[in-house]
Amino acid sequence: MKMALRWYGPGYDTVELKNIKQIPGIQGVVTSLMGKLPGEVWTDEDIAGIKAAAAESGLEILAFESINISDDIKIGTNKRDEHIANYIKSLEAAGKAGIKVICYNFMPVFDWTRTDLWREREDGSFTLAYNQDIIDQVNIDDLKESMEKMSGGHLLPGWEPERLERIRDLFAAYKDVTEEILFQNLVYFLNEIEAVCNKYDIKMAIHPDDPAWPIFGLPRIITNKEQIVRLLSTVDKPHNNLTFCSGSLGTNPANDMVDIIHAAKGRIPFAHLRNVRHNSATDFEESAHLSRDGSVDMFALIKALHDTGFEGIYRPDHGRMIWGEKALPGYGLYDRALGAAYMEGIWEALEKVGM
Ligand code: DNO
Repeated sequence: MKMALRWYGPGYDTVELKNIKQIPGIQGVVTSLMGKLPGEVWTDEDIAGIKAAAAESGLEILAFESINISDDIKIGTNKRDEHIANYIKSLEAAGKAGIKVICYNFMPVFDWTRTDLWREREDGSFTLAYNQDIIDQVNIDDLKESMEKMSGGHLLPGWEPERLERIRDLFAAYKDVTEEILFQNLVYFLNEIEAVCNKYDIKMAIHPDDPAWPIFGLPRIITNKEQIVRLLSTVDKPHNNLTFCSGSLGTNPANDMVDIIHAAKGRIPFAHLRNVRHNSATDFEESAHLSRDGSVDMFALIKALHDTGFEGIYRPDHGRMIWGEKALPGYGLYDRALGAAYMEGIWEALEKVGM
């Protein structure tokens, strides 16, 4: 098992690699080329550049998170095959550079969604939160303005502003895309990239939808055990895997995440671990990693990973803003470092007690 932290790359992240390196147990970073639009090719030079930037601080890139999938691929437009051909070139470049785990998601239009990026908690820390009632009031026609207002003018890291600009067209393009069509388009994509993944032993690791239910009337297909098992068994190949994310699957209290880890045994090369506190049926916030601060039993999840022989990369995922830190929402240094130490502590105890 290798502990990693997400790093957004030069010019995007406020957290310095030299500080990441000082977190006990950190063995590398997961990163992305933030300047690339989904559908564009990642070249050998691009990847060499970001690898060199990490290497300067003595850190290895353990995975790419994410090489994003274009909406054309998700919708299945006439540009899909061109974008898949580009994706294959990016995978070729990643494979040649020795990067073998690729995280991606298949959420239409949006990546992870929150309604509040700076909710103050009782202890004075700030965290990311989601309230369904707010989402339900958003008018799609002025989504960009609503989103900006909700998040105090900040867009979530990882969201591409270009998408928000053409939001109406995108919603129109998804009009006839049902869950089943989206699923079949995902299967098509996975089959098309199989050869290049096999060539380099690349593990594609789909990230669950966050929150784990459809929003804005758009379909979402990786939200629970049944859907995950269906995907893993439909494309039952070594390149088709899951990024287990407790923060995403944990948004729905009905998800039994220990059971999901067991159901996906051997197919989890990457895990995102963080805790969520459910305040009501329609509201949750991201708590500290500690089990007793949230609604998720983090020990049970790490034990399930341990029990199933997890050997992948794991990261503490989001953290709160503590000690006055200002950083990309969810991606400060301090609370993620506390999360990393907590996870390492649990893992060490599991190893030593032999549970
Ligand atoms: C949130 C992240 C996601 C994740 C993508 C994967 O912090 O876990 O943005 O990177 O969904 O494509």
